Amino acid sequence: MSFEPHLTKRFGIENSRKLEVARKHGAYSSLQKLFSMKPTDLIEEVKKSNLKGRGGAGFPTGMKWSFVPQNTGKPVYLCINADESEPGTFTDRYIIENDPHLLIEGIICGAWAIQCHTAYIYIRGEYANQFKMLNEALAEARAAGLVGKNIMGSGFDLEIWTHRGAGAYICGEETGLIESLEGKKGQPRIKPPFPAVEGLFGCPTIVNNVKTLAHVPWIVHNGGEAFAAIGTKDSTGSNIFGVSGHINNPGYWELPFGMHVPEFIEKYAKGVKGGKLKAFIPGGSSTPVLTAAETEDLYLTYESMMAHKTFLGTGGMIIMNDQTDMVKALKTLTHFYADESCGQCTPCREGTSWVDRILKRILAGEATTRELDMLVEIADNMEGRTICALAAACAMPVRSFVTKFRPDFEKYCKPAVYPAAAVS
Ligand code: L3W
Ligand code: SF4
Repeated sequence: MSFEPHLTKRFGIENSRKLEVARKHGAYSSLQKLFSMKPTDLIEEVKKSNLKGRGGAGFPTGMKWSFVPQNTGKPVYLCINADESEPGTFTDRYIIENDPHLLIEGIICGAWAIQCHTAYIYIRGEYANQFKMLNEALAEARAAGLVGKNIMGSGFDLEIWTHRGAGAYICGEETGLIESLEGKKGQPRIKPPFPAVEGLFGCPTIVNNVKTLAHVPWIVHNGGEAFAAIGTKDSTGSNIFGVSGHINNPGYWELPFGMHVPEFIEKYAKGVKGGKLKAFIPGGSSTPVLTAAETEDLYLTYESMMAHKTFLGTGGMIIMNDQTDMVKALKTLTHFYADESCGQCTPCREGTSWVDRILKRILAGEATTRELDMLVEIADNMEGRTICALAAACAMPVRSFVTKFRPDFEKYCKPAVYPAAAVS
C-alpha cells in the first residue's frame, strides 16, 4: 500500500507557516468534524488507532486521555512537551518550523478530547526562533477565531500559551516540566499520582509530545482503524525518524513504522560514512546501543526494538562507524547525564558522576579492567531506584557500551590486580 505522509505533507510549501497558506492546504479542516464528535468518541478513535506517545516512552495516547477524571470541579490542563532535549533528537522542531498550524490543530483536537480550556506549549529555551514562530502562528490563529473563545462558533473555548524552558534536559520529563511551569525548580515528582490525575497546579493534566498531537487531526478525518492499518500491528501509523552521526545524508523522514534498519541506512541515510557500521543507537542516547550484527534483523518498530532489548525511544537514531572510539563516545554521554541530573536521588546524582569519573580515569590510562565490571555494577544499581527515568537513561548506555564493546575499553585499561587474600 502506498504511504502518504500526513505530518510532513505541508513541509516545503512556500510560506507553509502562514495561516492562509496552511489553510489552503488543509490546515484546521478537521475541526468541523471534531466539534461534531463526542469527546469520548474521539478518545475511542484514538484508542482504536493505537497511537503511541512519540516522546520516547510510547505510552498509548487514547488510554492516557481516558485517565483524566471529568467533573472534579478542577480545570483540566494540556501541556505540550516541546522540550526536545534528548541527544540525537531533532524532529519536533521541524514541525514547529514548517507547520506550526498542524501542531495547533492537534492541540485543539487533544483539548477537545479531554475537555480542557487551557494548554501550555513548553518549548526548550534553545529553540528561540521556533518560540517566535509558534507565537506568530498562535497570534494568526487567535485572530482568525481558531484559538480563544468560541472556536469556529462551536462554543468551545481554548487558550494556548507558550512557555520557554531555560536549558535543563530534565524539564522534558513530564513532572519536571510541570514543576518548571509552576515556576519552581524543574525537579521530577514521584509517580503516582500520575499527572493525568494530579498534575499542573494539582489539577488533572495531560502531557503529550508535539508529534503525538500532530497525528490527531488525521485520525479525526480518517478514523482510528485507518491509522491502525498503517505500519505494523503494534507500531501503528507513521513517525518522523531522524538520523545523525557517521552517515552520508543526515536528516529526517516521515515513514510508516516497519522499515528494515539496514535498508533505512542505505536508502535514506545513504550509507555509513568513513567506514563500516559499528554501533547503532535507536532513539536518543537514552536507549541501549546495538552492534552492527544486531541491526541485521532490526526493524523500526517498538516490538523489534524490544526483541533486541532496546527501545525505539524518540526515533532519533545515531550511527557510529568502525573508526569510533566507544570509550570517548560513552564519555560524552555520561558527561551529559551527570551534568543534567537534577540531584534529588542518590543513585542518580552519585551514579551518573561516578561513572563519568571512572570513564575519565579509563581515558587517562589510570584504570584497571576491574573498573569495567564496576561500571556495570554501578549501572545495575542506578536503575529502578530513582524518581524518574534519567538514572536508567544513563545506566542503559553505560551497560550496553561496556558489555558489547568491551575490547575497546580494555585497550585503555591495565590488568586488574586483586589483593592476595581475595584470590587465595
Ligand atoms: C496514568 C498510569 N498515566 C504511565 C503516563 C505517564 C507518561 C507516559 C509515559 O519517560 C521515556 C524515558 C526516556 N496512569 C500511567 C500513566 N503513564 N503509566 O504515560 O510514562 P513513562 O513513565 O513510561 O515514561 P516517561 O517518564 O514519560 C520517557 C525516553 O522516554 N527517551 C526520551 C526522552 C527525551 C525526550 C525528547 O527530547 N523528546 O522525550 C528516550 O529514550 O529515557 O524512558 O505521560 O504519566 N498508570
Ligand atoms: Fe533527578 Fe536523577 Fe532523580 Fe530524575 S533520577 S529525579 S534526574 S536525581
